[in-house]
This record gives sequence, structure tokens and C-alpha cells, in this order.
Amino acid sequence: MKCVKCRGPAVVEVSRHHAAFCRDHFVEHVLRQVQRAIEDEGMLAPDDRILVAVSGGKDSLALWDILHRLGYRPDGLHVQLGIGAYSEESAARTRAFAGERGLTLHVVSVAEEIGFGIGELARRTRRIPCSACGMTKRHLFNRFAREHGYTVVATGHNLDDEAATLLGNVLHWQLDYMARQSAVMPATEEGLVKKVKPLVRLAEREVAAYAVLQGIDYEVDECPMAAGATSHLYKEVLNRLEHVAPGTKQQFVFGFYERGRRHFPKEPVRLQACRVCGEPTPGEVCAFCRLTERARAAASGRSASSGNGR
Ligand code: Q46
Ligand code: ZN
Ligand code: ZN
Repeated sequence: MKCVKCRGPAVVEVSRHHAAFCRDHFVEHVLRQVQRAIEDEGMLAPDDRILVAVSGGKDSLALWDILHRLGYRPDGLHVQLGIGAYSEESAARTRAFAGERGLTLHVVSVAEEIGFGIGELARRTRRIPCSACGMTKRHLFNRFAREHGYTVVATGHNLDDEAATLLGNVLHWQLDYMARQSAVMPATEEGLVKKVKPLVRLAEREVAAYAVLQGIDYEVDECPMAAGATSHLYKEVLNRLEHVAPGTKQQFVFGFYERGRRHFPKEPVRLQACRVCGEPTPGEVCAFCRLTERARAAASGRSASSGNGR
């Protein structure tokens, strides 16, 4: 297998582009794909203040590294979830990464915010951990960005993540989610900060290869709470399709963005400031405040059925 650019020995094959690359040309390919996603989708402007959501895994650290190399000035925000050793190791790797490159890292702890970690939050409210966790992270990232003047939050979602989410939305006919699924979520005047996914043109294995080739020391272990997540099954199915027909994931996701999504019109949502925390929400109290209130009520033995907790 030879590099399509220089005919030297290739180290990574990218079947959907009918290409293979040597180390240097693979890195160039990755940077080009990210720059293209940023430009095609209007993700970032030169004067944007960028906050990268960094978990310590390969995707978010690779994203931080790539944006830095492309000449942006991204800061990082790590949310400590309180999931035992996994969280501690993820935080240590994130700190080391930032320290080695002289990047600015902010850290927010869920336990300091609400008094306990994600596992306890999910247990007390009987929520699926990833659902409670996702909501918590979205809330904390938006709030931190808003309060500290960041204009964009960048996340490490890759092509496989986007394809799995789309497949889940299609299988359950989540029309509203489909209407909103995008690599760019614009800012709103009520205080939702713009969200972007610059890795959306890269498959998970390409991001992993990039992280390894760049010597990024990322957290390899999976979050212990991810076990049994349906997104894993969707990714497995999509990988089997991709193996037989390279390009399937890209056609699925970008075909949807370009030709499918317009058939699922967005229902307009009016947002207002949450009465408790001030974050934008369609109701009077935001979903995060309702969830944490339910968790506190459950702990103190009060009835959690105050009528606004779902
Ligand atoms: S950290 Fe949180 Fe993930 Fe763990 S509990 Fe689920 S959502 S799997 S990206
Ligand atoms: Zn080459
Ligand atoms: Zn709130």
C-alpha cells in the first residue's frame, strides 16, 4: 500500500476516499478535512473565542490539537463527572495535554456544582446515566461559555457519532431531533452559545489514527457507564455496512444534511431564562435544574413528584 501523495509506504488507508497516506500526508489529510468542514459549514470565524469540550478521550484531544495547529486559539473546558478512576485518569490526561502545549484549560466539577457525581444523579433520578450526563454537560458547557465570553463551543463528535445519532433518530422517527441535527447549531439571542463539530468529516478510526500518530496520550478506557449504550450497536451496524460499501456513513450523514433535513422543518421554540439558573430554556425552569432538584428531593426523602420533574 502506497501513499497517494508521495508513493512512499502508507500507514493509514481511507477506503471511502480510495486513498492511503504516509504519516505526514495523513496528518495533512486530517487537517484539510477539518478546515474544509469549518469553511463549508461556516463553523468558526477568525475572531471567535473558542471553547473546546475536552473529555480526555481521543476525539476531544485530537480536536483541540487540530484547531491549535490550524492557527485558532482554542481554550479547553473539562467537566469532571465524578465517575471514579475513569474521571480521575481522564482529568489527568487532559491536564497533561494542556500543560505540555501551554494551552488554557478550565475545569468544572459536577460534584462541586450539585453535591454529587453523575452516577449518583442518574441513580437518584432513575435516568439512564448517559442521558443525565449528556444533559449535565450541555448545560455546564453552555453556561461556562456564556459566562466567560466564549462565542463557540467545539465538540469532538466525528462522522461515526453523527451517523449513529442520525440512525437512532431515524429508527425512532424523532422528527424534531432530525430537524435539529447539524454540525453547526447557531447561537440564539436568549443565550445559547453556537456549537460546532469540526471532526464531522473524519471517521472515528481516522481520528484515533491521528491521535496515535501525533503521540497524544488520551484516555483509552471507555467510560464504565457506556456499557450497553444503543449508540454502540448503531455504530457496529454502520461499520458493517461501511465495510461492504465504503462511503456509506458519509453519504448517510452528508446526504441528510444536503437533501434530507429540509423535509423535516424545525418547530420554532421560544426560549426564556431559567428561573433558577438563568440558562435559556423553553419552560420556566430548565431541564438541568429540574433534574438536580429531583435528585436532591430523592435524597432527602421528599416526594420527587413536584409536577415539573420529568
Ligand atoms: S461520559 Fe457520560 Fe459518556 Fe460516560 S456517562 Fe455516558 S455520556 S458514556 S460520552
Ligand atoms: Zn506521503
Ligand atoms: Zn436552570
